[in-house]
Amino acid sequence: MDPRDTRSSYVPLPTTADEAATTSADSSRRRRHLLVGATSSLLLLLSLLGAALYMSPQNGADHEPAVLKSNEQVQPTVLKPAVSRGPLDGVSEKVSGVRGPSNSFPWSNSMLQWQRTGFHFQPEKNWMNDPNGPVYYKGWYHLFYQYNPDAAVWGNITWGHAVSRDMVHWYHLPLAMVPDKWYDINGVWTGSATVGPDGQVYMLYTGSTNASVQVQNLAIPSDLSDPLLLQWTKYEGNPVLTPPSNLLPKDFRDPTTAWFDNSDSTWRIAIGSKDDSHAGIALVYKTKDFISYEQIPGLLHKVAKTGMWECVDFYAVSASISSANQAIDTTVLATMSNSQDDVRHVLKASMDDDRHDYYAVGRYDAINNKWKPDNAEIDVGIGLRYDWGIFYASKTFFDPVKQRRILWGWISETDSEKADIRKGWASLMSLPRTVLFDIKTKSNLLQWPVEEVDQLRMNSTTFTNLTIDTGSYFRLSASRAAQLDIVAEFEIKNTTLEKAVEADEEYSCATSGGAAGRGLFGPFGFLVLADESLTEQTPVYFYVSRNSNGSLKTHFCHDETRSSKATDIVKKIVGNVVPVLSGETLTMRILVDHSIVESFAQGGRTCITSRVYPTKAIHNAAGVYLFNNATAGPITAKSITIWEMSSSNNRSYNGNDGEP
Ligand code: DQQ
Repeated sequence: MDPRDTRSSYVPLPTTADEAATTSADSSRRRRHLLVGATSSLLLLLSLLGAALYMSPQNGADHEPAVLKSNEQVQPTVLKPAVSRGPLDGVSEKVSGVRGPSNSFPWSNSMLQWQRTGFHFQPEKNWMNDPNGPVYYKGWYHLFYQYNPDAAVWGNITWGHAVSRDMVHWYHLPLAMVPDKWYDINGVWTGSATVGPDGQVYMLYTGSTNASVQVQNLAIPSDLSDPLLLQWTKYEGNPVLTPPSNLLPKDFRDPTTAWFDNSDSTWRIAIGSKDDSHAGIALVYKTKDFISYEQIPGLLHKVAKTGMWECVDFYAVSASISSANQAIDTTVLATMSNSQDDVRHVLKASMDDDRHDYYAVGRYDAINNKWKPDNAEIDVGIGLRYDWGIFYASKTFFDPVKQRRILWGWISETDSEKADIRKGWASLMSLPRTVLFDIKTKSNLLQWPVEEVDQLRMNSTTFTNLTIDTGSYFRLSASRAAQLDIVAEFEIKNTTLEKAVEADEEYSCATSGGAAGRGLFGPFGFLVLADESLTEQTPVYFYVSRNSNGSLKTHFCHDETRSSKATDIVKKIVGNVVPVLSGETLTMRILVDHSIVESFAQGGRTCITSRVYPTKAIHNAAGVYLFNNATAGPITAKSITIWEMSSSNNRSYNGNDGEP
């Protein structure tokens, strides 16, 4: 293919799906050869790239949908009535963004099948929500999760279970716990694992009782010699904790992993709630045996007006070493003294009010049972988020093998419940991410897909020093682009920056015109999952704005508004500011996996996850484009590498004990 055919003069990106169709048709008519910046070596490079990316990979992105098979007529899943699924039952609705039959798009089987991912964790079928009790045990990474075994909607919540040697390739195991006791009959809700020094595994989880009261229960493995931890025994004296009288009985849930306090040799756990003034709060309990608990007076922390704190997480990070193995084993060292300047504690809460995960970095005073943010202006719930897209109810664990802290988040659907029922599944897990404190900015965390994900990288193509002229876009690939890992480094030359001095400080991803809105220094980046006419596209981009004092501010965004022609899905423009330090170039990594796009800017300082449901930009019609809508001048892509990603081919449990 002649790369000149893949490069077009700029046509403003349309603002609605309908307009998109018209504009792109016009655009193809008006298409002409490239106007700016092409050099013969660039053309040669693009031809080679074209050839490389259009070739079928040897071992292919061999995605096999587990629920829907080609040519198979999709039948609606037979649903058991989903009971207890609303605020009246103590939790917000756990359904996808759109409900009801109105505006429903005529999804074909092929479109729905394509949405199933190749290398993100998801159950074989049905509904999943929060990650629960992640733990490493006798050679296996265990992931439990909130699961409805009966349907693709929330309800009848049990614990699903899967194990992996590398957190990439998974074996699906039988259910770990089901709601079968009075104290969890309305749901075996979220919980966390703690491994004691003697090797005992304590699983503390929330049960929704027969009266829908939220209590905390204990379960332990029935056979500690089983590395798969297949059977769990609920403690006969459950519940081990009931809501304190000053809290509402439906606002007391999701115990953390325990940490050990040397001062009185007790284990401590935190539990989220809200008070009667709608402040989000975290309570701390201590225990010696995981059976009897005592509430420690006062609160670990409280933030006004943030509402119910779900899925609180609390862990220590090193503030002096920036390497993957810097993590601190919370169970042993969480109470490291604050006089040690190289320790910080992260407090995270999932805000039931807005369904986002917020964290803050601060210091923990174990003696006084208080945690304080380093910067009160970005306290929990009002400042930093793990992810500026869709990412909720996350949980970290300490990996003793590689001495790292790993984060899992629940990525729900933003399509209609009706479509989920037809698909037969709903929700994904994020890729497992290592979490580090950013010792350069000293203000945020760094999240990055675990290094094991890299083993899925197959064919790669690299570009260096590409100039993307103002108002241009060009295609990097047009096929096999549904499973990709893209790493890119961009630079705005000083000559361009100096050309324009106007301030542009009001910019924010969410309120801007998205990828179509043009500014001096952005947006520029990639269009992923884009079809040839660009009627469907998901732009992942930087936008650099200038403050009135002349300093620059970089924003990292996803524009979902043109991701699909379908109308029965939620589409937003999402993202946030990303810190860029003096001398740094702009870097991003994007993982595309069918209906999920997970992106990381500046090494993971700012992360965004989107669910997208294209109707045209699927299968071989999905492509990747580079674009630059900045008006001040060209952008240089110093380097871009695109890998096609293999699938993880997760397997069912074969019934053998020992090896699955
Ligand atoms: N999901 C669980 C609760 C938790 C919520 C119920 C967060 O324990 O608070 O499925 O998504």
